[in-house]
Amino acid sequence: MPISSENAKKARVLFEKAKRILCVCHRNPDGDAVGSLLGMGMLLEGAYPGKSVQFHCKDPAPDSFSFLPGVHRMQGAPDLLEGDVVVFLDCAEPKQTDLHESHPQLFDKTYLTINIDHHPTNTQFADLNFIVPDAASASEIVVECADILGWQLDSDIATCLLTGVYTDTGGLLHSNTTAKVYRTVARLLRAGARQQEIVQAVFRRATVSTLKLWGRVLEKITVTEEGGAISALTKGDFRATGAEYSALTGAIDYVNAVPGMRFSLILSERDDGVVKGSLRTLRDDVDVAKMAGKFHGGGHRKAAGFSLQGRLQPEVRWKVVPPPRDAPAL
Ligand SMILES: [Mn+2]
Repeated sequence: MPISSENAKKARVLFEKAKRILCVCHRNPDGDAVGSLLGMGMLLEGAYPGKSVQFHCKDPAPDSFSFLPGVHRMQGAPDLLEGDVVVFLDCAEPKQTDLHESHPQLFDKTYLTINIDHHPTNTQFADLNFIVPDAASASEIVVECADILGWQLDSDIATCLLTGVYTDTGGLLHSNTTAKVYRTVARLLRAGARQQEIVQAVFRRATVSTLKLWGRVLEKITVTEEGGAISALTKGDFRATGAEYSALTGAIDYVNAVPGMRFSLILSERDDGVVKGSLRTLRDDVDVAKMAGKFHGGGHRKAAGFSLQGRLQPEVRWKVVPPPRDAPAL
């Protein structure tokens, strides 16, 4: 359901009733997960002074987001008490929090829950579901929510939320960059978002190990007969470059730049015997969410992903071609 004023009222009642509030985003957080989590958490603190707000993510935020106010508050196991209200951000389904096994009570109606997300595959697992598939980011929905409820945006909050808007639109370059996105950006800049701080920390900064990893991604691109530009990274590539998995973020846009392709794919081996796939397309007639679905993944039409158990094995195909007809005889 989108955010009608009726649903916003329900959310207000829920927050007023809450003893404490826990905000949770998906594991391996990206800019939108971190930005919407911190932005929402700080908005709630402003709107309900005196109520304790916890910020939780299973994994720490990548280094590039360490400039965000409040980012150090994201660690630690969730501590739950009766009467707490839980807000999920940018999570399409419970397992993305990686709390579904350790804290099943978050998903069995023990607590009142709100789900703020923009993934069309969202399973609506909360009591109140603010799912807006047309929104480019969860952060965009948080801004809408704040404005409907009359919550105050300050410069720190706006900086967190603008980070989410920027990262989920690839710096306002992806096809999900709607007029609404630009209005949201204007709204956040007016509220004091520190735009240059975000640009420099997130888009104009890459460590040597990240650049070396990207070098491997680019070097290993192959083009398939089905029109896919594909690259693959083994554990050895991560080891040799010293790069973290999160360093891969953004590399797919270069693979996706090969002209005439139907889709692009980066496969990467992870520590836990998992191979992750990241899919993109620039075409309207290709749905990479559907492709990812075949491997139990999901996402958006133009950007999706999946995880499989296993490891990567290179496949080399050789064929013998006859010499050109006018070649001189040996
Ligand atoms: Mn998102």
